[in-house]
Amino acid sequence: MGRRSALIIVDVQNDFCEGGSLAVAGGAAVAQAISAHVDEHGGDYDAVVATADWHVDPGDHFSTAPDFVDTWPVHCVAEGGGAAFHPNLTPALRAVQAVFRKGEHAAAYSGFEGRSDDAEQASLATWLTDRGISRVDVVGIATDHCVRATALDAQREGFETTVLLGLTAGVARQTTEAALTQLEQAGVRLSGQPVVAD
Ligand code: VGL
Ligand code: ZN
Repeated sequence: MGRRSALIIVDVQNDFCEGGSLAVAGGAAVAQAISAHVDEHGGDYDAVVATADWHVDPGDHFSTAPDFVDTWPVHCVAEGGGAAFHPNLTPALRAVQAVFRKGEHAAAYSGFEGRSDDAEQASLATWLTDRGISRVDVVGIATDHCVRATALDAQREGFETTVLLGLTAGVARQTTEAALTQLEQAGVRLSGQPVVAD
């Protein structure tokens, strides 16, 4: 099957965009840019998937005194409006073949910890491998957390992994820079320029 590829859209949900409970600056613009990317390049991918942070009772992932590194305000509560995909992502969702939800009962930053919303309930690694995918582009929110963890897992699972930085938004400059260094050291390709809050 050659070098089949997939686009992984990470956590482009209302709570991670402006007006959400854990708003990342640039989130709504990233949602729109991802829809434009899918419109222009969606046909280049053999699959397009999305991940979603989906919390029921994630323990100390939620805090009333969050440090915004390991603990966070309440966000992406399962079935709630904050967990819904941002409206700017709606055009791209037409191309999305499966959604991988994660984090029901504990923090789960990587989409590879999720399960598909279809009958298979497959892990992301299995779902991609079953379709002969060997290359992935990773985009979404947040560069320094769930994009980072998803891209590191993708590379670790053997996928040739690229993060399209212009289609990501980060929580903070310092953690985003650290994430980019860590990604490069892991062999993940970085393409474009990051959008960072501060
Ligand atoms: C995320 C913080 C908490 C993310 C998820 O999607 O990057 N960040 N939960
Ligand atoms: Zn979360």
